[in-house]
Amino acid sequence: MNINRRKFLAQTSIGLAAAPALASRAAEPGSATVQGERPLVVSTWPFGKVSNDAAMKILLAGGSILDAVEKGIWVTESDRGNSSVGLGGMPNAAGVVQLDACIMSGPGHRAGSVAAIEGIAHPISAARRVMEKTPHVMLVGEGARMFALEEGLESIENNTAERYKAWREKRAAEKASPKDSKKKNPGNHDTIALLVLGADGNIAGGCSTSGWGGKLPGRVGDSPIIGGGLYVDNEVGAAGATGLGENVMRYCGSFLVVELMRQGLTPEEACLEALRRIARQDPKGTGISVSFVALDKKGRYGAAGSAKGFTYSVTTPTSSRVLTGPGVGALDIGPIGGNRK
Ligand code: SD4
Repeated sequence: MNINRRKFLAQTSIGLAAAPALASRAAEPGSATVQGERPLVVSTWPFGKVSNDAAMKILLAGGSILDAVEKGIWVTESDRGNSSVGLGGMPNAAGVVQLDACIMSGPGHRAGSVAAIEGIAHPISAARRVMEKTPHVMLVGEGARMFALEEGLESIENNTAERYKAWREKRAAEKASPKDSKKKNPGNHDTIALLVLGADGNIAGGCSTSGWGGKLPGRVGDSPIIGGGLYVDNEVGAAGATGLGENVMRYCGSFLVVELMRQGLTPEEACLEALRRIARQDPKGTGISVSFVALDKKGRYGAAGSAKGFTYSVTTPTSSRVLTGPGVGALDIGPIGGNRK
C-alpha cells in the first residue's frame, strides 16, 4: 500500500480552498433552458451548489473539465454533514458504508467507475483513476478498494457502530413522521451528479453517493452505472440522475435523456420525456422517485423530477443559483402501461 499523503493533499487543496461560503440555498421558482454561457456547471440538489462553485473556480483558472468534476464532487464528498455522499455516507443493512461513483469524459468517450467501495474517502477520485490508469471501466468491492489504496488515495474508517446506531435512530424517527423528516433532511438519501460544459465545448460529468441507507450489502445503485446515473456524449450533452436507482438503471435513464436531447429536445424537455416514458411503463407510475439534470452542447440546461419540487444547482461565470425543475404530473404521462401490448 503506497499512500502519498502530501501529494494527495496538494492535489486537492485547490478544490477545497475554492469552495466559497454557502450562499443562499433557497430555490428559485421555475427552471431554465436558456441558451447559456460557457463554462457551465449543473448538479443535483442545493448541496451541489458549493461543488459547482469549486468546479467553476477551477475552470476559470484554466483547469480541465475532469479536474472540475473531480474536485467539485470532492467538496460534497468531504462534507460529513451530507448524510448520503462520501464521508457522511449512510451505512447498509450490515452497518457498513459502501460507496458508488463514476466519472465520464466526453473527449474520447472514456469512463471509470467504482461500486460498493469501502473505506475510501473520495470514490470519485478512485473512479477517475480507473478511467485513466486501467484498461477497465468498473471496479467493485474489495478490488476497487485495493486499487484505490495502491493509487495512494486516502483511506478512512467510517463504519463505526455509533454512526450506524445514529442512522437507525434517525430512520425510526423519520418513519414515525415521514412528512417532517423530508423537510428536515432534504439531503436524505441523495446523490451528487455534476455535469460540466467547458469553455471549449467539451463535456464531462461525475456522480457519487452512498446510495440507499440500509440497502442489502453488495447492492449497487444507478450512480456508478454508465448510462444509468450518468451519461456524457460529447456531440450532444450530459445527464445525471438522483432518486431510487432501481428505477433509473432499468431504463438506462441518463442515456435516455441524452438520446432525447440528440433528437432535438431541450435539456428540460428531455428530462421530462424520459420521466414520462419511465412512469408510463413502471408499475409505480409517477411514484418512481427519480429526478434528472441535464445540459447540452449549446450551454442550455434543465432538470425535472417524477415529483414536483426537485431542486438543482446551476453555475456560470456570472451566477450560481439553486433552481426548481418541473415535476411530471400523473395526467401528463399518458395511459400507464399504454405502450404494453
Ligand atoms: C441510488 N440513486 O443509489 C442513488 C441514491 C439517490 O436519492 O440518489 N437517492 O439509488
